[in-house]
Amino acid sequence: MQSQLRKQLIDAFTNNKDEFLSGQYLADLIGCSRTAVWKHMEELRKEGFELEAIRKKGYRIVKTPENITADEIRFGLKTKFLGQSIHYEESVESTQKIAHRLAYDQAAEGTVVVAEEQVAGRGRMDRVWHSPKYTGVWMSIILRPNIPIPKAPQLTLLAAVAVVQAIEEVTTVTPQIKWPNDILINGKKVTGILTELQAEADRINSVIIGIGINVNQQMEDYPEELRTIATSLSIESGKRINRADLIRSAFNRLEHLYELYLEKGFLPIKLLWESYAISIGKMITARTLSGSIRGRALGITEDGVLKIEDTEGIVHQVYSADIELE
Ligand code: BTX
Repeated sequence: MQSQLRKQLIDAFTNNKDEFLSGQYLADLIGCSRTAVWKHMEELRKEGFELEAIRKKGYRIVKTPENITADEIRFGLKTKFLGQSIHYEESVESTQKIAHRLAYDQAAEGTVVVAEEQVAGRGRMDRVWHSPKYTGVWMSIILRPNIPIPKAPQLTLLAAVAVVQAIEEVTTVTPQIKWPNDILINGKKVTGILTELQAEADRINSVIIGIGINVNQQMEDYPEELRTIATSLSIESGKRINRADLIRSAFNRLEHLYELYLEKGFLPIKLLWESYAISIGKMITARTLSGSIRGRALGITEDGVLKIEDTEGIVHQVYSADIELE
C-alpha cells in the first residue's frame, strides 16, 4: 500500500518534470492528507531523492538518488514473478553468492539480488568482474526451469537477448552479442553474463543468471587493463542512464522471453539471438580448455551450441570457449 502511494507520487512528478506540484494537488491525486504527502516526501528524501519545497508552490524533484532503490525498480514493473522479490544490497562480494544461498533456501522463482557494488564480482572460470559502486547493474536472477541439464546454457543466450533488448529500449544504442555471453558495443564489452546451476542427478533445482552491465562508468573509472576492451552505456550513448529503468526493462524482457521459451522451446530465442549475433559468418578463433579452433562461425545449433567450420571443412561443435574475432 505504502509503496503504491509512493509510486503514484513518483509518477506524478515523472509526468510533470521540473514543475512544482502542490501538497494539496498531490493529496487529492493519491487520496490522502497533506501531512501524509509530506511524510512520503520525507521518505523519498531519505532514499536519496533531492527535493525542493517552496511555500505556496509545493514540491519539485531536483535529482533522483545516486543509488538504486528497490522501490524505484518496482515502479512500472509489469512482470508476474521476475523481480517481484528484490534483495537490494549496498556492497557485496558477489550477488551470485547471495543468490546461491537464497536458491538453496527455496527462494521463489524470479527472486533477484541487486547490489550497488561487488568487491569480488566473478566472471567465468574464476575471472574477476570489475563492479564499481553506483555505476553499473550487478544482479543475479533465480530461475527454476523444468528442463534437462544440458539445455541450461540456452538460458545464457536468452538472457543476452533480453539484455540487448533492454539496452535498445533505454538507450537507443543497439549492441551485438558475441557467443556465448558477451554483449558488445563498437567491439567493446558492455555486459557479461554468468550462468550457474544448482542441480542434483539429472534435475535442475535452480539456474542462477548473473548479469553485469556497465552503465554510467567513464573511461577513467576502469582499471588500465580494461580500457581497451570495456565500455559503458553512458560512454556509447553520451548520456547518463537511469539504472532502475534499465533493470526494470531487463526484467520485463527476460520474463517475456523465458515464458516464450518454456512454451515454444529454444527456436524463437535462437532466431532473435542470431539477429543480434556479431560472429556468425566471420572468421574466429575459439579458445577452449582443450585447445584452439580457427574457422568460420556457422551459427548455433538448436541447443545453442556454436558451430565452427575449420579451414579443412570440418565442422566443430563448441560448448564453451572464449571467442576472438578476426
Ligand atoms: P567473462 O569471464 O566472460 O569475462 C571476464 C573478463 O572480462 C575479465 O577477465 C576481464 O578481462 C573483463 N572484465 C572484467 N570486468 C569487466 C567489466 N566491468 N566490463 C567489461 N569487461 C570486464 C563475464 O565473464 C561474466 C560476468 C558476470 C558478472 C555478473 S555481475 C552480477 C553477477 N555476480 C557476479 O559475481 N558475477 C555476475
